Amino acid sequence: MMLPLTVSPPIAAALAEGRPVVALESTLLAHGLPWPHNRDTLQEMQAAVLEGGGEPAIVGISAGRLIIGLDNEQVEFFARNGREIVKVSRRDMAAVLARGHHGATTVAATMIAAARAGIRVFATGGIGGVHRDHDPRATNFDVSADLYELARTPVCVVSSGAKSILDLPRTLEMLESLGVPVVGYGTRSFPSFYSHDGDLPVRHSVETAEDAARLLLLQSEFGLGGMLLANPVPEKAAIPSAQVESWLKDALALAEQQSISGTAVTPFLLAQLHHRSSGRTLNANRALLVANARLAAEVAAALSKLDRPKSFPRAPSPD
Ligand code: PSU
Ligand code: MN
Repeated sequence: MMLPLTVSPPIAAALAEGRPVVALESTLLAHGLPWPHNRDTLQEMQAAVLEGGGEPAIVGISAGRLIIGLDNEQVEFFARNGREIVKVSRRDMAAVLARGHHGATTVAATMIAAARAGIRVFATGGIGGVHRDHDPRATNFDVSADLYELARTPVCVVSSGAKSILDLPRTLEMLESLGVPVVGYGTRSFPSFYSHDGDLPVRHSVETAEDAARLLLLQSEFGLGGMLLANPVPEKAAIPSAQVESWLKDALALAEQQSISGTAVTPFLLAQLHHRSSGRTLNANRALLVANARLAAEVAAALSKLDRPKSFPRAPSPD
């Protein structure tokens, strides 16, 4: 069977020549940011990857084909028509492809596509995680498939941790249970997206892109699955977490009052934060996305310079 999979010519060429490639997700484009910030931010991320010597590959499903490297026209279409584009995680991929629909790939689905094409580094803003119990009357059991994907698929996701609208301590516990390395970039605490003053410790940290690439190479050579490289938001755009928390408290109360539930919760809360912060959360979001794209390009470049180990060191022979 011919798979409905297209790797765009510039990405195919870069991969064949062993040049660095960075995957970017389309859920961000279709559902994560408001128009026209979504299109503009993705363009800035692409520029940041190119400046870092990498090739940016936006992943999405267009009319039933999995595309690695959406073109500008497709990017504009995704950015303008979010409402008509299904959010696609691992469970949705085959169904959306089979029906010939469009689909915006989440972190999980983008990782699957990247690994399939041989792309090992992926930049985004925040991963999905364990949701907070925002409705005390309901037993909210909402854990993102992103966490399970990180455990099984050998791709390095560069993100600024996860949004503080999630339950971050539980998200970290799940990542630990799943065996996912969470590696702080120049930090020993887990970045909480908009803020710089997170107080959840991470066990491992690196100071350079080269060190991150060495870790990633060992992770994949030993078949240990993916990893999360957690890059704090640039200091200039950071918002104190107490401030974010106070906006969020009001937004959560309003969500409960209006019986917002399921997949509508995240977009509702993000729009509320944007409104309540007079745009500061959006500004922080854009700044961290571009910084993550830049770091991902550096890691991909460092990775392409490292030799694959030809064989693993052998134990000395008994004689
Ligand atoms: N976090 C954000 N904005 C987003 C997402 C996460 O701050 O748009 C998107 C990502 O694509 C992520 C997905 O993979 O939401 C997680 O969705 P779910 O919790 O339904 O798995
Ligand atoms: Mn969910």
